[in-house]
Amino acid sequence: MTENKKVLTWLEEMKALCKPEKVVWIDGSEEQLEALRAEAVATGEMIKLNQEKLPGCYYHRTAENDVARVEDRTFICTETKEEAGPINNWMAPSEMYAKLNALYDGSMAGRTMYVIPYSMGPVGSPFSKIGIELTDSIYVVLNMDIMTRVGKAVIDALGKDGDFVKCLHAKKDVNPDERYIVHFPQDNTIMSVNSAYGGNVLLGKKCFALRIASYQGMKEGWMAEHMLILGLENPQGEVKYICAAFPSACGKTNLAMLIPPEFLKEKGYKVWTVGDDIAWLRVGEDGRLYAINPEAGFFGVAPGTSEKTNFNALAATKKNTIFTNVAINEDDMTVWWEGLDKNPPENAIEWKGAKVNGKEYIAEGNKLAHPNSRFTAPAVNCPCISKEFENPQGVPISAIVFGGRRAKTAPLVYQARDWNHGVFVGATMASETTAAAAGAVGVVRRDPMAMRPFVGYNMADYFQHWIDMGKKISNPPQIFNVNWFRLDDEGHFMWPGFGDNMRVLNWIIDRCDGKVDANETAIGFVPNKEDLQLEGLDIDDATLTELLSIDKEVWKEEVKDQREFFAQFGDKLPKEIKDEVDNLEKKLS
Ligand code: OXD
Ligand code: MN
Repeated sequence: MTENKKVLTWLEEMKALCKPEKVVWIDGSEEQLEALRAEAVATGEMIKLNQEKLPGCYYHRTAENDVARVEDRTFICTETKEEAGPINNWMAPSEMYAKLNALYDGSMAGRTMYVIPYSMGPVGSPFSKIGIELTDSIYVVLNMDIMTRVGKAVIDALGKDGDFVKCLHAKKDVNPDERYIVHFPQDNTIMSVNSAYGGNVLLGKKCFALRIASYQGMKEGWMAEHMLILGLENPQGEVKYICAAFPSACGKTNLAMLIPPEFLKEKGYKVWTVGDDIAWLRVGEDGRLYAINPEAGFFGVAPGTSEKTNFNALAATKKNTIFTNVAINEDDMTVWWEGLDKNPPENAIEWKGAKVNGKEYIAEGNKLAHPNSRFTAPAVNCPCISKEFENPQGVPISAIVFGGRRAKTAPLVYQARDWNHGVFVGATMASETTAAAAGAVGVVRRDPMAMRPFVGYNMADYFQHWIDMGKKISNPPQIFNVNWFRLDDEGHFMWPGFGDNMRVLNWIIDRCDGKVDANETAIGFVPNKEDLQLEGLDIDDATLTELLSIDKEVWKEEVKDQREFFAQFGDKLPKEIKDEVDNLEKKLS
């Protein structure tokens, strides 16, 4: 397949280590993929779903102990601990390589090693980067084919001496005690063992496109971010692009595929999806920031996805999709999950594989689908996919939006005063735990830029990189913070969310265009009520006032918590960030 000596040498080494029975290069042809699907069905690794109702769709079930990303088993192995920083798990590379080599030794005996050449970003785009994943799992091959650009064209783009990220995955016996998801940013290497769950094994996604890429971006002067990218089209047909970062499970995919409320739709407003999870950003010749989505598919959480909550995501799953750990309706071999509709199948197979009466099973307090069950759907299936999705130059970004789940602190929306203040707003991002997760409710978890689990180096250096990037962007995007999750005193959400979030996005674009004034507060610019499009919205004036209000006492507590969080970075915390905390405290007093 290739004459690239770096690829061939590494492949020989990995073959000698894992000792597979055979090695198969993935060329990306439909013929080869179809043969692999048939093989996976024959061995029981995948189940073929109803091909009339769900053409090209398959089902996969992971081990019960292997259903989510494992942050406590995820490592950043830089030469020094300081380079990895206080937030990442770290081990010295030599020690970790020794540990891993013992685990991989002979791990593919009697099995096939698949060689997947893949591109993050359109093949040949100046934004794009190439990886090669070696895996012994057909499920991984088929998911990578949806999530990235795979095959011969990538090898051609790599050429005789191009560089690539080395990715090794061995499923082994999915032993959680010996599960490791390890990154060596200084060696462009990722090693994953003893898992078969998406986020741990589709190494192009979180491992490469965020952890390794964030390190590459810091070295090379660009940014890899945990952000959706959407295009907002106004009635004149102009499209403005927004990137937005939210912690996991705050509705990124829903916002990326938002359907505007009726009155805005009638006027001609539309939303186009460029990406739902990851953005790679570079400064363009015109001094603006440009973004691509390095992925080619959506690896979305299934539960809660319905025609009402996300029509476009659901539509994207109707063909050529792989479902993982959802429930099966045995009557017609289709899929079901909590929140899809109100009709759980009677003849159901729950996610662990037991045949149950779905209605009774749920009534007994069980879940048919795992809460983190997923669909892997090609982006091209999405009815609102942007026509710029494949643009190798990316799209120009007008606004960056940060957000989290805050019951009382953050108003519905506010705008940062300038780039460095915006970096501070991102760096102080946080979300409060909900009743849905284990542990105490209302605990604040600091999640800077939604990158806490995904920065491949010291987070203090990451903040510095953001500050440094600001100096290179002569025409920077405006930075905002949103909070869709503010609660009233009875614990009810004050803002309807979903499609109505478009009203906030329109204000954001109006601010970028200098069309509306705002109210300057201690934390930034908050909307004047009359500048929000509220037509058709059932919200009273008092609620709106509350949604846009800032409680100084609550914010003084917030500053204390911010300082506590920043303290762990010691002297490494950029002066600009420290100045912003001091400034906020002064403005609040
Ligand atoms: C994801 C996550 O799966 O952020 O996208 O956890
Ligand atoms: Mn994510």
